[in-house]
Amino acid sequence: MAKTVMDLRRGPKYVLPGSAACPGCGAQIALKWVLKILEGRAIFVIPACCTSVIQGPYPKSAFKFPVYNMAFAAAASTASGMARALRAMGEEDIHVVAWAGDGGTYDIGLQALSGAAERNEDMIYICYDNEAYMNTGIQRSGATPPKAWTKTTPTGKAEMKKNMALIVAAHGVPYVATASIGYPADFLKKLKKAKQMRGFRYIQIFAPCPTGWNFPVDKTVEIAKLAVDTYVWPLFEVEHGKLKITVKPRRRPLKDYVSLQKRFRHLTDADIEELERTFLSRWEALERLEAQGTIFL
Ligand SMILES: Cc1ncc(C[n+]2csc(CCOP(=O)(O)OP(=O)(O)O)c2C)c(N)n1
Ligand SMILES: [Mg+2]
Repeated sequence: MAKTVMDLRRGPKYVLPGSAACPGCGAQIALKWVLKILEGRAIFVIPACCTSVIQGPYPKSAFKFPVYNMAFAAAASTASGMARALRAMGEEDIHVVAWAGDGGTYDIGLQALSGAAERNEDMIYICYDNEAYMNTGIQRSGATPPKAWTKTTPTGKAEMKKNMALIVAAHGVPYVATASIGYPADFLKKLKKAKQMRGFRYIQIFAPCPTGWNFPVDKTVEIAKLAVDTYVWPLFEVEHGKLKITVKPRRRPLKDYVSLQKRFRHLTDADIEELERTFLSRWEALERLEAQGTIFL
């Protein structure tokens, strides 16, 4: 099993070259790592999203692992049934992974996700968050940040981004974590921890999208790093109800992050300041939760 970030380059490939992903796709980078850490011993349930397109059609699929494609709303309920069937057959060490986009998690799959979390189903639910419905051409979702352009928010989204990781944590599940492909060591640690646990585990990974956010394709990882360092995407975990911030941001101005992406190009300096205050107040709320010790139990 990969012990360090460099190890990830070695060993078998589960996501083969020549997939249908856009160049610079953050979701595909995250997916490759997840498969490496799980050593391919996983069955993926994938609802309608970019990943089901990246996969490509059988028999020329780029994915060398079992995938069960499912209706948009049903990833967590399908994975629940699959996990129970495997355990009933005595298969204890095959992971069931629900792998869904933000639309399939924050919005349309939330009911199934909530049910599976409440029943503590034995699965790893991974949401790759590219902050919009990308596969259907960039429509806003509950994960789209305030002020961001999408095709359905042409002057910028007016509402907040849902605090999804905390919504899942409020179910009292064994493990919840946020992660970023810009902080691979932190991501690996969290994946390995989730791998060793049983019950409902939720990981929400920040997946920059060059196509939807409109930035150069070689900037994906840099943007993922900047999101953490500008307080846009806090890295934390909630283990058995105890919240811990796992990476301290390097305190970069929000301007460094938004100026790289054309989805924010209409923002004035005052808009950026307002947005910065919003992200900082969310960060401070997290710090308070960390200081409080056990939360939600
Ligand atoms: C019930 C239903 N409504 C709408 C669609 C159309 N649809 C397919 S993929 C998709 C977008 C998925 O967005 P997200 O979950 O964020 O994944 P991404 O495409 O961004 O990877 C939509 C709206 C569908 N397949 N089923
Ligand atoms: Mg999406």
